[in-house]
Amino acid sequence: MGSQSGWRGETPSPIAGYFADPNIDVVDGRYLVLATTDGSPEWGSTAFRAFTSSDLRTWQDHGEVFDVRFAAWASGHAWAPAYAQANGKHYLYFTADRGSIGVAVADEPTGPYIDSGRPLVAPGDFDGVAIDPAVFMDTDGTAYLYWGNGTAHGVRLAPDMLSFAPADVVSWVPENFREAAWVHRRGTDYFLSWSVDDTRSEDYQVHYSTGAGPLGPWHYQGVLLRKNVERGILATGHHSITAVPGTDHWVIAYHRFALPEGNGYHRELRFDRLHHGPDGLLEQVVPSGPPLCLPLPDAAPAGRV
Ligand code: FUB
Repeated sequence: MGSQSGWRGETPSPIAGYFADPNIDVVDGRYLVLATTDGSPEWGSTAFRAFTSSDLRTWQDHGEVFDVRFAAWASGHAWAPAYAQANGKHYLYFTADRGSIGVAVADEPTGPYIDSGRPLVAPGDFDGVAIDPAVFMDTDGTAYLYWGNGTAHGVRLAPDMLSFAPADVVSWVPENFREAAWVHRRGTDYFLSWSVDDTRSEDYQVHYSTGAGPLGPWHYQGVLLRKNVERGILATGHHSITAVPGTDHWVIAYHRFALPEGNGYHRELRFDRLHHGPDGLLEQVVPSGPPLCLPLPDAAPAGRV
């Protein structure tokens, strides 16, 4: 592994180990994070892990919640899990085989998840590479799926959460877009954020746009999150964003090169505050300082979600 000569005692990740591509949500009174298991060459892991917390500081590891080899059509490279809740079920959208997207279903947010039986997006269905799904649930209960590397795609999911109309897919290329599109909403404002550069580069970073709807049109606003060389924090990207329910407190989850000697295959998770400024735009995130502690108001007892 490479060394990070700038490391100056930055505090460790609250989730020990190599993980990446965190998807954060608040589910049944707990923070829920689904993540890629990292630490193998070329991101060769086959399974996703789930973690829950009531405060972002102390986490319960629920182990592997889905292995893509359980899907008859997939064989490995389990990347970038995304989560949604609907129809009394829990849905895990995932990348497999470096360029397909599938969806698995569970009765509990921490699984076990069962594959739906076929890829939701197969190689060649749309421009670019079919990786990095994300789901945005609008306030009216309509779910949108986003994905893509090189080209971003967005579409309204059908009520079954397992399909969409291909003719409805909107495709575009945000500024310097690489991958990991994410949409959140505050009031009537929509925000699209995405990762720029390569996850193996110390300059991997997050940019964002604002929009009037879940599928745009989008107006580029600039950098949201980038490395902090002073603290030795590098390659900050593939993020997700959630609010503490009933508040205007926002959290951004992302990965970075693990400290002190990580790289693009040895990444770790981190959480920071996300602030919407008085003008409604996002303030650039400053990574990272002391570990973030943001208790949920009505956290469920430890051990259950
Ligand atoms: O974790 C594997 C890949 O690395 C993801 O699909 C990309 O977004 C990048 O984080």
